[in-house]
Amino acid sequence: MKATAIRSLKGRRVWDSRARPTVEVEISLAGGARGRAIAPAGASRGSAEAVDLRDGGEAFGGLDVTRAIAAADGEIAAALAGLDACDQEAVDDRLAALDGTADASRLGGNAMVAASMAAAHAAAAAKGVPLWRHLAGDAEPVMPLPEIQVFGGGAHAAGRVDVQDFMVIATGASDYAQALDWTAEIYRAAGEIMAGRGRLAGTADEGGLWPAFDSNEHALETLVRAIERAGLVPGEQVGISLDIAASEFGADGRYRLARDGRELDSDGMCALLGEWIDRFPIVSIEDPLAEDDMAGLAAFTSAFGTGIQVVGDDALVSNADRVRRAAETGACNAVLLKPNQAGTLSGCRAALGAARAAGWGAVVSARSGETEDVTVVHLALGWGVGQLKVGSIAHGERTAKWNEGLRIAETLATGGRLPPRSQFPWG
Ligand code: 2PG
Ligand code: MG
Repeated sequence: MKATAIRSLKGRRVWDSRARPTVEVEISLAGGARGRAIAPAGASRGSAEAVDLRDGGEAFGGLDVTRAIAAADGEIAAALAGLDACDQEAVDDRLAALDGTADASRLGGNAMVAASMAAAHAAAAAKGVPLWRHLAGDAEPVMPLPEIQVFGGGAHAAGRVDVQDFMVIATGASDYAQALDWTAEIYRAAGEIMAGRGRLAGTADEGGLWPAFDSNEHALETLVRAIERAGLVPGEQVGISLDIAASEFGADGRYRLARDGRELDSDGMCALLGEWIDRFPIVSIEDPLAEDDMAGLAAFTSAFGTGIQVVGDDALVSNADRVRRAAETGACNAVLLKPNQAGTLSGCRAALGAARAAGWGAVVSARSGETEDVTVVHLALGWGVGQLKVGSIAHGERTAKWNEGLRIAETLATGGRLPPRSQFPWG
């Protein structure tokens, strides 16, 4: 048996950052190398993404994963036994064929993605290289540009404001570490401003400050002030990035902004975002319109997509066919890549391939329910994606990933160098 052949696979029930059970898979290879990975979990989920297998019933609000663990220990372990962990596509094809559904609902996207990622980790361990190097081959990639949350909202903050992620991108940072330094200063300044107003009220799911704001615009104004208070120049050194996550409050062409007390149609929503783009130094907007509003996404991209990154998450769900169809209609100019939306690493990587073929950008992303697993950092670097989003710069499941990046940067031929500004729409 080849040293990189899968010898055994074991599922384990572990915990995520929202105190919910999730799936860890550990794989051992014939030569003794091991790899393990943990499935994350989303809260604002695209309706077409791979679904997690959950037990239902009383325990843990129905979110237990004992059935997914059983699938890992049983069918998945049997089906992957003997496969070469270095042949990721063969592993992932076997997983998809074994599941046999379009949405991974039989075995569970949680069991599948943990197995897929664990195989990659085991293969890298067998070669004695970090996962990013296993994925990059001979290429010399540069560190991804961080996209970091300062205020969390939407489904991650009980709908306290409508917009889900108020983030910053250190567009003028000279390297990865400086991008983190600047963001940490902005996060601290934002906390001071909130405390000064008596509005510091803890953090949301991804570590961003709790959004105790009177309106969505109030959050944007505060973010600009925080950038300035940190001694940085909004728009020049640091841009604002939003994940509107519009599918959470919009459907059938109607958008209900509860915090602002407004209901808008698709054109009205585009116009509102256009006003924000005029008033604030916004460089990137994710899911500006709902997943069922591809025409709106195309209209938005045509109006603003030249200077701004328009990222598709819920509508594209890390799916290559969806990226291709969206590119044909002119909807979005970048894709968000979440392995657990696709169910396997190969599925997610295919979405990246489709984005590249369309001349789009891409962002590797963690989920709102996370763990200490740092696979996404290695994917962003190893696939040469150029951007990484893992929530805020607080909470251990977030800092685990940013800190992994710091460690990796020390080992790169390119150090902490970031992609050239000209590669991005704001360049
Ligand atoms: C998103 C993610 C991460 P969730 O919408 O991009 O912020 O959230 O994991 O809840 O889908
Ligand atoms: Mg999103």
